[in-house]
Amino acid sequence: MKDLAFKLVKVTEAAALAAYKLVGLGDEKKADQVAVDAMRTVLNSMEINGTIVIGEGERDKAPMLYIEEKVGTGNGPEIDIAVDPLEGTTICANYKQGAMSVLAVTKKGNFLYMPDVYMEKIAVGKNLPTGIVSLKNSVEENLNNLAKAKKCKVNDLTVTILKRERHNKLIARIRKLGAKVKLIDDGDITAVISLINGSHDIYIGIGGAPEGVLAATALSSIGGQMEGRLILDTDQSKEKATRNLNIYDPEKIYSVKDMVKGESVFIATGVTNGELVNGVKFNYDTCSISSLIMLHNKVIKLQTTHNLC
Ligand code: VTB
Repeated sequence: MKDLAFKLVKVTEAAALAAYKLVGLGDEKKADQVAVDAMRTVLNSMEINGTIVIGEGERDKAPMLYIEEKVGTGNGPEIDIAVDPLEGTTICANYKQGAMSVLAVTKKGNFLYMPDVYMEKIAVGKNLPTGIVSLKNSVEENLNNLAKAKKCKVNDLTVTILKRERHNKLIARIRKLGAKVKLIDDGDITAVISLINGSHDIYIGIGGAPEGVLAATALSSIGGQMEGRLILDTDQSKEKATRNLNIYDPEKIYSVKDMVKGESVFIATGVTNGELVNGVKFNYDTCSISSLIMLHNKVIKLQTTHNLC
């Protein structure tokens, strides 16, 4: 897996570089499209027998590396691939912080097939008792339990949430408890992973299900807990869930282990500067690209510099 991980970095690098060229131009769809195209081209040049099991874009009607698309030359390891060629399309279009290209890989059959619908998520960092927070509990119970486990007060907790109207009631309840609410515009993969460095205490809220599996893959390597429950509130989302998951149980709560089994690799390459990775940087005659790889309890940071002359 480690050798493969280093080879796969060129996939997210290509996507990040392609998207970077459209940073700040206000065209989310085009930025996503070029990232998808670049990712597909490099994946298809590799000696892998890959299947895309988690693609992105259907929900936004964006161009996607679609679920069940075969990638690679067909000679090489049989792997399942989850992608988010441009995580933070709006961030990229508006030249804000935290746009990145993301890819995760496991052996065939180890990812939970996830439809492109919304997912309710809850995540905390490592070294906490298993099940300390859960989607089964109220937000009040979760924050009280977490504060007890961290030997602090609820007022000391920072809760990260996507700034969306759908979260207004939840935000009001959290503020009533006295916890600090950190609102993010986009990018809940970063929000979940950054729990590990202690910059906040808990991530809660509804985001994309594909992003949920990608974040779970990172946690499966580096620790931390996460639960996800699909939001199947429309005929279209129910249809997608039955088609892709074969099980129709809207109440099912997925743990990290349900979402990804066995050994996995998570790779992110920065498009713009962010909490996890720096963005693409052009100097006079060089271009540097920053990535991180997460596997086997390790976080490997890489920077590649390409000569432009
Ligand atoms: C989140 C966030 C992504 O989608 O999953 C969010 O992590 C949820 O969807 O960066 P809405 O924007 O539709 O609320 C993204 O913002 C990517 O679209």
